Amino acid sequence: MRIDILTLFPEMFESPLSHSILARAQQAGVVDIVLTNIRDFTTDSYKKVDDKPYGGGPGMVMMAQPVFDCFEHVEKLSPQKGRVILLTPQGQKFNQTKAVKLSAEKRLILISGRYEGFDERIRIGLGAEQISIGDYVLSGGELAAMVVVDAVVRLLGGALGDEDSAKDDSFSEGLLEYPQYTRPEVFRGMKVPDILLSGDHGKIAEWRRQRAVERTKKTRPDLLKENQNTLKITEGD
Ligand code: 6GU
Repeated sequence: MRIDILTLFPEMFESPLSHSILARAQQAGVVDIVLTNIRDFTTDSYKKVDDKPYGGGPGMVMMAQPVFDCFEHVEKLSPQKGRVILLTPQGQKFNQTKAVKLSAEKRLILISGRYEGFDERIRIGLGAEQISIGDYVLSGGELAAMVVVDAVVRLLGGALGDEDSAKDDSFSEGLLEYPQYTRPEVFRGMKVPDILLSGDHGKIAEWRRQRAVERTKKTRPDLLKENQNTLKITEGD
């Protein structure tokens, strides 16, 4: 997969992209992530990328011209057509289902905005979909773009060390993950549940599912409602 990121702050991406799974996936050639600075496509000597909103109001709006010129430059860097995504709090909420869908694409072109938002003609002209990562306001789309990149890239074949671990993730089945334990068996008086030491894989799987359902009921009942049809949760679960 190729991911292009258009941003005013490419340096913000350096650390997350150079550690752990994201670094390994790039080294292994699973993903090619290319950062392009929108400010390099300004045409005036002040390198202006934002301006006051028509109609008045607070804040500044990202201008169409630098974003369009940057996009047209980036688009030509690869023959593959990309799915174009604007990171904005006005977008559809990102979730695991969306991450799985995006992970099937050959190319993503992510555009991070700062300021109060994008000139609407950017969304219209570039045929972009809009994604938000949740119901809170960030000072820019950069962190949101990193969240999307991380969630998508770890799903790509060969990105994770242990091929199985993405299938068991929280949300992948509509449930939060069951409680996990590792050595030692007793830590500060707290013991690992006996069943996990029993070696009975059937009982362990059943226990894990029960704990996952219990946890989800308690902290994220909204997930259970969303997934009622696919989960086949029975009374007593
Ligand atoms: Cl994508 N951008 C900003 N600025 N704030 C957000 C967001 C995006 N998603 C949630 N909050």
